[in-house]
Amino acid sequence: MTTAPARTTTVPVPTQSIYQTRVADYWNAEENPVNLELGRIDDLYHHHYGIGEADRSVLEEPDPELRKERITSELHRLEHAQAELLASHLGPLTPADRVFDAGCGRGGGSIVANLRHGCHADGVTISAKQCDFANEMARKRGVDDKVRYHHRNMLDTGFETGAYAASWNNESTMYVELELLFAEHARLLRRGGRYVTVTGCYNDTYGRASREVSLINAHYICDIHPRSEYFRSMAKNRLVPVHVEDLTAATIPYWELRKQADHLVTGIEDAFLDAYRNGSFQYLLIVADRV
Ligand code: GPP
Ligand code: MG
Repeated sequence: MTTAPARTTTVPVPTQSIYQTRVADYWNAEENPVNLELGRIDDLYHHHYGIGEADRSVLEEPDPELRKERITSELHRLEHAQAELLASHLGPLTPADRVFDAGCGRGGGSIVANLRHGCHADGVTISAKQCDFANEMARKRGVDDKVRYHHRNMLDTGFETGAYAASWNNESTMYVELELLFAEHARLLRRGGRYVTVTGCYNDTYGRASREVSLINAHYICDIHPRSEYFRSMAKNRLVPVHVEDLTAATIPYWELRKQADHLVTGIEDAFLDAYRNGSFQYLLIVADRV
């Protein structure tokens, strides 16, 4: 009898830059109540912000414990609405289709896409801890046959060319160079596939990055791109925008409520509110077709 050599399907994480290692360190250590307490509500862990009108009556709740709970669940509702908006733009998908979640965090977005479309999802994160957490959530929900998270670099996934009907970045583009990122999305998407991003970008009409934008960069160790860079880099990579929406006004109520959530604040709330209000920063949805 002969034995076949042991084979593994695990693809090693490509060599990381020192910058990427520092970013991974941040996310391996991150345990902000604003992410964990919101996610605990329904095991949908999001790493993005919210949109829509906030129910500010939660702030008037007289019982202190109930007040905290109501604020937490209102913020979660707004974050979930953002995830649903993104998922609604992934196009008509069938349960046989495959989608790619670039910078998946603790995995909420891929679950939302699977719940809505029944599709297969592959999420990638350079944080091993987030990846393990997300896979555990998919197992707990019983969707681990279709939703999988991988400890990989979104610029160099090793996934199959043309295998994806849709892909997205939900607030994760500011960690990478856009030309490299869109080249990988264009490679993975089949012709006619959909790419969606929700992102914070700095406003070219303001000039360069404002003080508040720079504070946000320092807080998350990221590098927010100008709005123009998205369209320039997409055009170079066969991604043709079909829908662009400025969500800045829609996200301000989330930040106003979050600022008043003493049990959840991280200290970055004023930078976002000031940046949005002084016109230096925009919260944008971009939907593009892969041609
Ligand atoms: C939020 O994640 C998003 C980022 C870290 C990327 C930066 C986004 C911009 C729009 C500039 P999170 O939910 O982990 O952040 P927080 O802990 O502040 O809630
Ligand atoms: Mg958060």
